[in-house]
This record gives sequence, C-alpha cells and structure tokens, in this order.
Amino acid sequence: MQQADWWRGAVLYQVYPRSFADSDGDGIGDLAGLLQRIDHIAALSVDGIWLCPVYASPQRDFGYDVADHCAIDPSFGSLADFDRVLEAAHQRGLKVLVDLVGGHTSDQHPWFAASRRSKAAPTADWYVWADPSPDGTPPNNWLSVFGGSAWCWEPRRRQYFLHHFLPSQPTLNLQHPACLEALLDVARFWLDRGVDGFRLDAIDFLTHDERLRSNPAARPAGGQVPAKLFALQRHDHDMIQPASMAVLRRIRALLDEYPGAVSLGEVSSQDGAFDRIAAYTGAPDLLHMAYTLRPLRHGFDRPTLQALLRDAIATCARGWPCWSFSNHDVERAATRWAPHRTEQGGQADTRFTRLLLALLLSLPGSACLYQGEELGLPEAQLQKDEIRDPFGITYWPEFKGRDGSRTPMPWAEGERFAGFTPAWSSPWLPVPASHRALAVDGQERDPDSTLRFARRLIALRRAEPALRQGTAAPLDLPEPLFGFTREAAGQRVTLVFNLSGQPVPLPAQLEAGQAGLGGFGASGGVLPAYGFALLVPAMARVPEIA
Ligand code: ISL
Repeated sequence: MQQADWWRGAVLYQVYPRSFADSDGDGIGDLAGLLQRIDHIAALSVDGIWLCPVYASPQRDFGYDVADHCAIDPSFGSLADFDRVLEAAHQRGLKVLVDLVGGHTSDQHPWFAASRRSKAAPTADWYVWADPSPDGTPPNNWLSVFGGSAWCWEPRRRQYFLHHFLPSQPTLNLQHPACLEALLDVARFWLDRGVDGFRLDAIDFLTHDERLRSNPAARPAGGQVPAKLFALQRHDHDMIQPASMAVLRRIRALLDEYPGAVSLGEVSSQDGAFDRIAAYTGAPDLLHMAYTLRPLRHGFDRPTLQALLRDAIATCARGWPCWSFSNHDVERAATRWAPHRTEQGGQADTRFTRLLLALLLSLPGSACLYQGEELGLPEAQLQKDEIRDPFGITYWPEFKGRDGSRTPMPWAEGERFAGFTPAWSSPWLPVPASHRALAVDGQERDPDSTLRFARRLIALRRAEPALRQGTAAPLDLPEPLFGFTREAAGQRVTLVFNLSGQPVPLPAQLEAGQAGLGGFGASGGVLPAYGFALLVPAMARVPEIA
C-alpha cells in the first residue's frame, strides 16, 4: 500500500481526552494520561488516533468552544505534553488526527472579543453579524442545534451574531478571506508540529446563505411542531451550502503540502447524508473521507442493514465513507441498537456487541472506533444532577444529552473509579457499575474477551486486503441472516451475520469450499445467536492471528 493512501480502509481510534485517562487526579482526563495508556491503543493495531479538542477553552461544550487554537487547555496539559503524545504515537506507527473546529470559536476567543466590541475592529467581520428585524427580533428564523434561536443580541454593536450551537460558540464567517486565512494558519500550525491531519467538525455548517433568508416553515408532523426543535425544521439556508466546498478545497490544498496528511469530515445527520459524503469526498481536491451519524437514526434490522450496505457500496463508488457507530455525540451503539432494549437502555449482550464490531470493521470504507467500543461498553445511564452536557440540560428528560457516552474509560476493575483517575478525586462524570465488569484489565486476562476479539479482527483487517480495501457486494441470504462479500486481488472474503437470538444453520452454498478465518466462524455449519462468520476459500492461506 502506498504511504499516501494509508487512510483508505484505515481504522482510527477516537479518543475523547476528558474521559480517557487522568494522570494528575483532578478528575479530568489529560494528555499525560493518554501517554500512559497509549499502548492500549497501539495493541489494537489501529492505524491512528483521532484526538478530540484539547485546545484552550472555557469548556462550555467540552473543547468544541476554542478560545486559543494554538494552546493546550491547562486541564489537558501543555504543548510539550502534546508533543510527547505525538512522538509516542508516531514511534508506535500510529497517525494522529486532531480536531479542527472551523465553523465557530468560543466567545472567549480574542477574535470574537474584539469583533463584538466594535464594528471597526480588525476582526469585526470575522463572525456573522446582522441587524435586527424591524420589530427588534432576530434577522431570521434559524435555530440552534442545541435549542432556541441561532441568534444572540450584542448590545455594543446593536446587532445579532449567529451561533449554530451554544450562544457561547459564535459562528465564524469563513467567506471573509482574512478569517479563512487565519483558520488555515491554525491548520498549518498543527501540521508543522507533526500531526497527520484533521477531523473537520460539523462541515455542513461551514457556510450559510449570505442573504440570511429564513428557512421554510417546518414540515407539519401530524399536528403541532415544537417550534424550537432544530431536528424537525427544514434547513434550506442555514447549512449545507455550496460555498462550503471552496473552504474545503483550501483546506485540502494545504494538506497536500504535507505528504500523507488527511481530512475526515463530520457530516450532519440531515437527509441526504450519504450523498453529501460522496460530494465532499468525491474529488481529489476535496476531503479524503467523511462520516455521518445518520445510520444511528434507524433501528438495527435486516432491511435497514441491507439499505446501509447499499449506501456503503454506492458511496464508495463516488467517494470515501468512514463508519462511526458510536462517538462522543451519540448513545453508544451497544445500547442504541441492542435487541430487546428496555426503558433503562437495554443490557449489553456480549454476542451482540461483537456482531456490531464485526460489522463496523468489515463495511467498505474506513472506520472510527470510539474509546470503550473495543470493550463492548453500553451507554451509561446518568441521573439528572450528574449531567454536564448543556445539550442534555436543555432538553432533559426527552433527551438526556451526550454524557452517557462520555463517561470515563474503565481501566481496572478493582480500583476506585475503575483506575481512570487516582483515587483521591472523583471523575467529572461517574463510572457506571456496569462498566467496571468490562474494564480493560479483566478483558486482558480473558483470552475470549471482546477486547481480544476486537484486536483479532483489526489485525485480520490489516492483513487481508479484501477486508481493508476490497470492493463489496451483497449476498442473498435467507432471514435472519445478513451478509456480503469483500474482494481484492482475486481473494474473496464472505461475511455472514446472524441477526437473531437463535442459532441458524449456514446455507450449504456458503459452507462448501469455505473455511472460518482467524478464529471467527461457524462451528459445525451453525451460526450461533448473534454470531458472525468470516469465510475464505478453503485453499486460501489462513494467517495466524494471536
Ligand atoms: O446532525 C447534526 C445536526 O443536524 C449534529 O449531529 C451535528 O452535526 C453535530 O452536533 C456536530 O457535532 C460537532 O460539533 C458540535 C459539538 O458539540 C460536537 O461534540 C461535535 O462533534 C459543536 O462544535
């Protein structure tokens, strides 16, 4: 494989640093903690790390509100700590992608502090300012993803500023040339420091209709539509605008100055998400890859998976998708998709969580594995007074926010706070009891653990070109089976998933001439409940996987 192409089919391990490992006992994960635990990531044999924001920030949105793009927040450490992490990662053959939050800053950023003070400031137009409507109300009906109007009044300018997320996250005006240059300088700063690319935050929100036209009225959804719910509105003018392509082209042109550096865009869940992935990644002067959390809007049944596979194949033909089933913004897939999920969020069924891992790691494209997914962690169920996510605080109890997927990594079953933080302080979010039993140390000891399963599977994907970069084709299988093939250089791999809680015989045509590979497979021609088989022609060389 060409070095420049390392990202095609790569697996990235997503680190949410606040919850990964705390070295200094303040209850908040940090870069030194990440350094101490980096061998856990290396042992997964992933290709790289996507590190969520560690920049100086008032932490209203836990780092996605950047106050200084080129400094590390003291709660995470220092630039020297960052360099140590980068060096340790590179020594272990791991690439490092950092978050580039290009659409907005914190209101504490000096650019915004100056911009809001005066219309004469050098950065006056680096944010999106608009005069009020004649009656004094906001200039249009745009809504914030996190609730309420997307406009906030600034008395000093007697104008509103736009914020797609929190009011303390003012939207940057990337159509202003100097503002875009400043963002590119930030990107250059990190590339010069040695990072291998960026995860680009919320790229559907990078630009907006310059005339600031209101969105059309919300779809009537069988009665009254809650006027403030972003998810139920149409978004013709506030997001997904063609002008964003020019911004992305500039970012790509910069990346191309650094051999091997890549971009991973985050695409919103709005309708057409896969078409947008194709559009954002479908040309060599645009992004390398992009992911969307859209699939999580659906259930986990056979027709949905068949549609997902069709989307995957179609998107691969036009661009390059990356798969993310769990991350810091959504309920963990082990719970969200769990069969027989209950009001309490369902129990994590080891067999089912492994099936999810197998699917994530075998769909065509690249993949993001979110910290704890390799352990099969379920969503943490938190009480109202434990919630820290402003999004959850606004919408509780209909939506409990994102903290259930952001609780600390459980490292050691028997230790206080499961070894996430030295014992004298409590972590910023609790460690759920259900996670303790799934802690890393216990899974290290168990040769049959989910962690060991994940390692074997990732190692196999690395070794097997058909799995990493091969084409995909659906398989016509009887219910409740679902499957597809992957093929590269004449080598075909067959993947079969049993979506039911009962053992199912493998169809005869699959068994003939095939063998389970690397410890995965059906025994005696039967696929166990939620089982997964990975089959190769019997003549093929079967690599030894530890
Ligand atoms: O689909 C969406 C809106 O239509 C959302 O998923 C949206 O794309 C997402 O909320 C953007 O998330 C990213 O930016 C946020 C931050 O809070 C998230 O943590 C980050 O992943 C604002 O920076």
